[in-house]
Amino acid sequence: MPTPILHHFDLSPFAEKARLALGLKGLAWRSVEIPMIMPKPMLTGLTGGYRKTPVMQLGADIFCDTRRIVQALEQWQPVPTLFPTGDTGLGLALSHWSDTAFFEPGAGLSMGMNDELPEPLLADRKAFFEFMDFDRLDQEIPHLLTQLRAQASLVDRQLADGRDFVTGAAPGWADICAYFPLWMARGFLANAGEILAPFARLPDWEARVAVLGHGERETITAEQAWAEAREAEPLGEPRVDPDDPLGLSAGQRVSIAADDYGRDPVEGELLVLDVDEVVVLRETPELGRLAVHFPRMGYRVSAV
Ligand SMILES: N[C@@H](CCC(=O)N[C@@H](CS)C(=O)NCC(=O)O)C(=O)O
Repeated sequence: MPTPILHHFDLSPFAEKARLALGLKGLAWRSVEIPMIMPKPMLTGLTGGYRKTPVMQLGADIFCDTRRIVQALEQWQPVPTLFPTGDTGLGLALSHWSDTAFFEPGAGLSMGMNDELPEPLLADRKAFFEFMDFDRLDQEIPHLLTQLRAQASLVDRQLADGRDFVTGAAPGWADICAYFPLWMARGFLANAGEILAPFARLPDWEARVAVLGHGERETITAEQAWAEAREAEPLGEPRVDPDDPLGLSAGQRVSIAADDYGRDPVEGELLVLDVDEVVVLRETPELGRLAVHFPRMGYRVSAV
């Protein structure tokens, strides 16, 4: 497997998910630091508009969203697996739980209980996090605390029989999903220790997850990543499910956008479409042909 490039920034909780998956697999990877706020021309130049963090690059193949990234990693390097009990469907389903029910209250609290956020970051996230009512964040704090604690208690309960990890003796994607909102809370909320104190099994388990580490990281520039994209050709052949309810065909021009927040659309020619993924080809003057990969889940695909 070629060495992947992760476009991310260190404080990003979703990037922490990807970094831990790379760590669990013991992979070497290259790191490109991206800005925390828009504009991000060196990122959106690769994706065609998608601006979320993180994005993974493999030559001229660009993988958006941790749900797609985790599947690509598992496919390229199956051992050690991210699904140690074989519960792949259940493990992947947990992404939705962690990215909404667990992440959203943590993100709301990180915004609402932090007076030191720089104004440009606040303005960017106000436009971005559509699930948050920034005008009511102050009043929402007690409710958000209840929601964060309710999810944390599920993880604590799962560890009640003395197991080391969420699904048993070995770490996996389920741990990474359950861990990253806590990583965010402990990193961004001054009183996280107090908020999470009732869940006594969490700290030791969190320490075990943190030990997975981030693999072998090397820093490169965005220009180096672009040069690699320019020199490579997208991998993969056209493959469009003829029974897909949207009735689209390979080569057709489509637009893809997240259906939750950060809905910036990406346009291209349809290359792959099945229940799991959607891939478009983009022809760009600066970088030649790029294939941009998304999970099918959570993305709206429309004919242009
Ligand atoms: N569904 C996406 C969510 C990614 C996401 O929301 N990332 C946050 C950072 S943790 C983000 O993009 N924030 C705005 C930004 O980085 O520009 C995924 O799983 O990768």
